[in-house]
Amino acid sequence: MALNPTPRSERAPIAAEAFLRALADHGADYFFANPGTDFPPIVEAFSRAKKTNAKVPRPILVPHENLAVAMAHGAYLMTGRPQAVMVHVNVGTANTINNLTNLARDRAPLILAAGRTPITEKGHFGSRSRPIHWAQEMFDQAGMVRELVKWDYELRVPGQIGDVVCRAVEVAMTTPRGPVYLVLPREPLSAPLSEPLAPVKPRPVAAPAHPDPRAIATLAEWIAAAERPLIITAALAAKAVEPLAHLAERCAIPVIAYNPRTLCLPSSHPMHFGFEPGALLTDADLVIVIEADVPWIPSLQHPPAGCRVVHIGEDPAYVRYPMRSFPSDLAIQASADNALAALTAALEQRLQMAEPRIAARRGRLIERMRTRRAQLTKDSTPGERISPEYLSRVIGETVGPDAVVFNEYPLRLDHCAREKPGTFFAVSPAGGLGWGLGAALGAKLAAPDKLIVATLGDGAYMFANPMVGHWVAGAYGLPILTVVFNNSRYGAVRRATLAMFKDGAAGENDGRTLADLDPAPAYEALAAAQGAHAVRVERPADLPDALARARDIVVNERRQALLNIICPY
Ligand SMILES: Cc1ncc(C[n+]2csc(CCOP(=O)(O)OP(=O)(O)O)c2C)c(N)n1
Repeated sequence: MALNPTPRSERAPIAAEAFLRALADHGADYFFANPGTDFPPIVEAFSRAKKTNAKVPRPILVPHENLAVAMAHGAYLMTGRPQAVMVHVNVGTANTINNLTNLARDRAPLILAAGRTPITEKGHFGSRSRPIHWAQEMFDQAGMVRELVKWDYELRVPGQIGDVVCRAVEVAMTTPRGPVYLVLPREPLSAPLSEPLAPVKPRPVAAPAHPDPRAIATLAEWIAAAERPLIITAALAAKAVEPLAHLAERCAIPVIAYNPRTLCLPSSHPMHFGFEPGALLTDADLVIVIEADVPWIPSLQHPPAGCRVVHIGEDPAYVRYPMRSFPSDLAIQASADNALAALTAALEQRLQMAEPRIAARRGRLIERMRTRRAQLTKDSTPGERISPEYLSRVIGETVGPDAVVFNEYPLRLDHCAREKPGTFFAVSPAGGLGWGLGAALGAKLAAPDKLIVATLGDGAYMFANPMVGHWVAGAYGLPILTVVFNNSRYGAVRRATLAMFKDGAAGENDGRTLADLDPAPAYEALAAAQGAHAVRVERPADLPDALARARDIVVNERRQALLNIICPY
């Protein structure tokens, strides 16, 4: 295929070897890949590394790029280290864009690399050798993803590859974190280097910002004076959970996790008031928004006039969102854990005067919590059919406190007890469907001893490219438990239609047009084809045993399992 292949005797290292080495030196454990004719230098580099025991990331073939990106996200969530994905030129890049959008909005650092059609038409090692090499060229391949990544670069000089990787990781890992994109043409990637391979020293990344002490003092004053403060949050790093729990408990401030993507507060915390702002918001005199891009829906509800609103986060203005107009009286740029620690310290001197007010508020909130818990118990009591509330409760009871749950929409967190930080993740605020299965698989790869559970709507499951997911699970020994909430419809689409046109023509068939997934496929047959323990469950009474058995098979037999739960909602 190529002109003048390099004779074996003249094997100087090639840039692709330095690329893999630099990724490994930066902590990329895995190299999730879906290859094409741009990959021969990469394949050669892995093959050489195998012979020489050189340090490289572990290559993982993922037969769809969107799933590969989700897997990298799952691995990052377990390790905190950036992961690498490489795909085939522009077409492979196109297939990453859905989950790349998710990662960008979830601030997940990813080194996304793609080949590029060979630059030269002839005359160089690696020059074009296939008809596709003309049609796959773009004027600006990186332009496809530029809005979603923090940085992009095309390798031109082979010897620069180590510095390029260093720069890519530095940008991706600097807060707010996010994906970067690297274009690797075949000629420089396959070019020999004049220097032997050497370790690449990662540049230290700046620690997340500490808050402005004056802003913290102001907020502490406002908290001490507030009658009905409220905290709304959506995505907290594990290390911010304890400081939030302490602050909420100490000052009797209710916390709402609105559209949460992580566990923000243990379910049993006395100030955990669930997942809908509701009356706590419309009644508040101080709202503290911590790492929440959309703390409430302004067209549906809002804080009362005169209520102070404070935004805390790494990027409290969400500068990459084209429009976002939540009221703000104070913005504090800092990581949540730094801000909460500073706030707790600043509050201690100011709370004395506020103690009677805090005690009275605590009393009211305890009462409110009693009512809330009684209602939750009632809502999750099994009826004739399996409800999402009951299913969520049984999942929580069955998987145990250390399981890590990846949820793509259907889980009712009000009913699924999660106590430990880092045991719950949900799809990015961008909501690109087809994330949960891959993220769970990537997490299992990175944390093989943890029970990893994917809770997916039937729509989300289909978006995930389930054939590919179950193949990856089998091929790489990644036994996860997948629970499909099968309501045979796009419930969210139907609800959106009815919310606008219940009394219109669309309401006449209950909003089912373009939302119905009937007849539902036998998802269990699909998973069984890849060796999974796979069962359909329809009766509420069968659910606890079916879930416990699937959990045991995943844990003890290390075999993937899928439950297709018929669950009308
Ligand atoms: C890639 C992508 N395409 C379309 C959508 C729009 N969308 C949002 S929710 C949804 C339906 C999800 O269905 P399912 O997973 O079964 O959950 P349910 O709504 O029934 O609870 C769709 C199609 C999306 N978010 N992402």
